[in-house]
Amino acid sequence: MKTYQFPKGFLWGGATAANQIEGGFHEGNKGLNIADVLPGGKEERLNILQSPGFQFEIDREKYSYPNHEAIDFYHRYKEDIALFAEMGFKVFRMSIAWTRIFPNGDEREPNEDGLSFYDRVFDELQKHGIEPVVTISHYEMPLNLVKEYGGWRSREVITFFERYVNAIFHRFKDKVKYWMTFNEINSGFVMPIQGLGFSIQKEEDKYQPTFQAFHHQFVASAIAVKACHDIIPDAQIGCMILYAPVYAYDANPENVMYALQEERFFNYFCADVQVRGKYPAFINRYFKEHNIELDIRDGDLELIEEGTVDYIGFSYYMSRTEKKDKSDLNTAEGNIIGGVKNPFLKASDWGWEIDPIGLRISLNQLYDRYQVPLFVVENGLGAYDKVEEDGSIEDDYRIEYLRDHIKAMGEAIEDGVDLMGYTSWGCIDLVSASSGQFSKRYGYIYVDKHDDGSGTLERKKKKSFYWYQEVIASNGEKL
Ligand code: BGP
Repeated sequence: MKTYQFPKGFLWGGATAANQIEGGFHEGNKGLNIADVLPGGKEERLNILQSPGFQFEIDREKYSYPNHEAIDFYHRYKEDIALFAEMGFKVFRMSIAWTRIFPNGDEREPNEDGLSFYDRVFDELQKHGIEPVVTISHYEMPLNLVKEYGGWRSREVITFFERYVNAIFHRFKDKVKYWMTFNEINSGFVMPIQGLGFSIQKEEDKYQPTFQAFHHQFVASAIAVKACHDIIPDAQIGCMILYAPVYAYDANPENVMYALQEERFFNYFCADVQVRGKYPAFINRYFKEHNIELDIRDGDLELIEEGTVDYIGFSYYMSRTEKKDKSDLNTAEGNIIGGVKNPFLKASDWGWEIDPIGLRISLNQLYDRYQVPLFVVENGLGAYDKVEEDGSIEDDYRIEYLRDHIKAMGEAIEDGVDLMGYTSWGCIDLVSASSGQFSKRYGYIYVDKHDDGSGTLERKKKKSFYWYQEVIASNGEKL
């Protein structure tokens, strides 16, 4: 029996990122960013994301580049926003491409073409009564900062980021009231190219530069939070983490301890710094034991303490199951964050284990630990869709996935969790971040675009479009 109720004013909507929808990669004086040099194709992209030594070059002989055109939101945003409005979206999560505002990242003055593009998008959203939720940096670091400065390893990048956030806060202060700093900041551990803007050269050298880069992002995040509060006092700014609760494979205390360590390291480290304003004790121990010495300058720690976020935005797709000695078990396939197969769970076509109860667990764990409002800013099922002869798309599997996860959120609200809203991922089909595919579809809106680059880009409403419309209209009552 259902006992929960979604609060009045719950922020229902959908989520995207600039590099995965916009296209127009050379238009409006935009500079190249990391996503522009990542190839299409599951094997091709995953190989690059997970093996050291990537050179950040475009090689058209060898690869295709789906992010260059993506789904052409750059030219079709009016049509797309009208469809979001038809579904009843209260909010739309999107990101600003840093390279539209500062094409090389290190200029002194912002690029007016880029600013005015987002002005038009925000105005269009406002026209339809949809509030933007904006990620400031979503796997879109300017390529010039990657190549010339070494990405977030460089302290100088903090200054460039500060310039960028000041430019967008001043320009959009009347139009955007929900912000987030770095998308899935903790993903830097597993995908440093997208998260931290550099490619690890040798596996053994991984940790020192990774933690140094994180430190620079924490300082940059604190600067952004303070600037946001000064410039837009009625705005809220959150962090954004990738959250996948870690289960112990069995009750062996060795495995329980191992799972706890993984949980703290991956799920909590960044949020501890951004929400609580200081480095947690477990990480200080890790630094000591692994001879990691960070370059922390005077004032950094004070800044981090002053610049704590207002809420936690997080993505939830799956849980993760861990065992200290994994040699006798299969690893969870397709799941970039690791772990072993959980015998109780089914997986998506891409091997991501489906676990709605895990979302209720995550919400409770996060709220127990931090006691700040939470916002599920990504969740969804990447699946193959089939267009029937009559043009319909019967994505019941997606509806089932979303329904179960929304129910889990309802239960968590009843448990006492302060949940602001839900923006399911890829509300319109887009380019996959980890596999560079169009065929990994998340949308309520189908886009006629395929892995081989063909397609008319025509938009079609899937069955889930009408279902989500009712969910929103009934504030989560009709599932
Ligand atoms: C998150 C990213 C998104 C997104 C999503 C789905 O990690 O923040 O950018 O794409 O996951 O992942 P994928 O696109 O790899 O299916």
